[in-house]
Amino acid sequence: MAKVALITGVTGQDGAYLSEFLLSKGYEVHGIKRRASLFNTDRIDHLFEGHHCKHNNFYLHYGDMTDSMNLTRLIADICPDEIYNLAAQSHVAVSFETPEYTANADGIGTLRILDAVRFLKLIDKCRIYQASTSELYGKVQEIPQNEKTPFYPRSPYAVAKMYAYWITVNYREAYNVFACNGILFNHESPVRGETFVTRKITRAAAKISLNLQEKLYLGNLDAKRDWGHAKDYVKMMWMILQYKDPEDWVIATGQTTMVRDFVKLAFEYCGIALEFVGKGIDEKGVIAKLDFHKAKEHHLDLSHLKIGQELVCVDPQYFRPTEVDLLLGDPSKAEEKLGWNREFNLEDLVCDMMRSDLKLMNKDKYLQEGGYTIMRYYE
Ligand code: NAP
Ligand code: G4F
Repeated sequence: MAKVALITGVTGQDGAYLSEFLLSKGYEVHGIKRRASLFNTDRIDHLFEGHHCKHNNFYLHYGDMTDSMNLTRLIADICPDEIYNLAAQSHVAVSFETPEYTANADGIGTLRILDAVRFLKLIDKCRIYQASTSELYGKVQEIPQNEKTPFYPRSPYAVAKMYAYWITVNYREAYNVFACNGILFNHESPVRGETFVTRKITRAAAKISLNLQEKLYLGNLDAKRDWGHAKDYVKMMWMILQYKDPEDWVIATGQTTMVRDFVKLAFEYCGIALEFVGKGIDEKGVIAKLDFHKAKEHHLDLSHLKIGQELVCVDPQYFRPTEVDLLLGDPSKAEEKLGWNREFNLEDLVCDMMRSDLKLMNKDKYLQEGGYTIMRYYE
């Protein structure tokens, strides 16, 4: 009998990679998606063969983390062996704008899942993965951060996730639910949401190289993040639920990088060497060197760019009321007990994202040259 998994947040970055991974392991996968006024299944389109395909092992259900009745009914119907609770309003900056909704979906939403499993008497059958986050460390109390590092959340998102973390621990201790927190550090990919900083950068580097955009506006260039590849991280979600005991785990690379340096790596891929001049809100990323050979490798013509041209500027609208300056994870526990090792390092991640965004933006350029309107998607 195939194991049955239920994934909340199936249309998101991690939901898509995890679905692909679990299907490859022979699971029957059920995903909860929100109703949207446009299709929102781009990331899982290649997995879903439609309701009429008999060999389909992938099922989608409408649902929402703010609707207890819906979640309880779905869990009762699906009766999953494993639940991966990935759904969340996951944007830190947006959580300052929508704090109550973020608390409801990210915090109380987790309680709804845990309590549905208890109420339906599925505790002995069902294991639960909770998508916890390195944002819990916020104003970090030690460097690097491990499972024992005290939390100091710095945003409504992180505070909501802190409730979710502790309610997961509480249901484990109070009711013996096999419920685990994966404290995952930032993980990115070609299907990362376009408003997270890495994807914003790789999309802009591709568009600027193709003469589809003039400048990239960013916020805090000094922030440091421990960036890994989402493909590596979803495998760990599964490993966490296969471990003999329910525990909490830090999943990270153990390397931290400044936003500014990620920008340099992305542009370098296209043959554009940037140097940063000035300070604070007057800091600019300007072209120091153009490598036409490298550009040619990626079929890029950089003749529209000039040495000294400003490509990156700071816009204070992207600053956050309270910032997380530095995240650096210590994944020793996962390395020792779960055998955590990674396929992608930072350079591989940047290459994977740049390759994909250049392909995407080349398509846009082709459409534009053919006289079609292309979306600009500014935020
Ligand atoms: P993501 O791309 O933003 O995906 C979030 C998913 O949640 C989407 O499918 C979204 O649906 C869904 N969702 C949002 N609100 C919902 C609601 N009220 N009801 C039902 N579904 C809802 O996030 P991700 O990067 O894949 O991250 C997955 C999880 O891991 C999140 O919980 C995130 O907070 C956490 N996390 C992420 C990272 C990271 O670096 N990526 C690190 C640590 C923890 P739509 O597609 O309709 O918007
Ligand atoms: O890419 P970000 O928006 O990710 P952030 O805030 O670290 O959160 C992500 O990782 C968390 C894990 O640690 C997840 F829990 C969470 O769900 C999400 O996936 O911002 C990264 C850094 C920040 O310091 C931000 O201030 O980049 C800085 N930044 C600078 N300019 C920017 C920008 N961030 C965004 N989104 N946009 C900018 O223009």
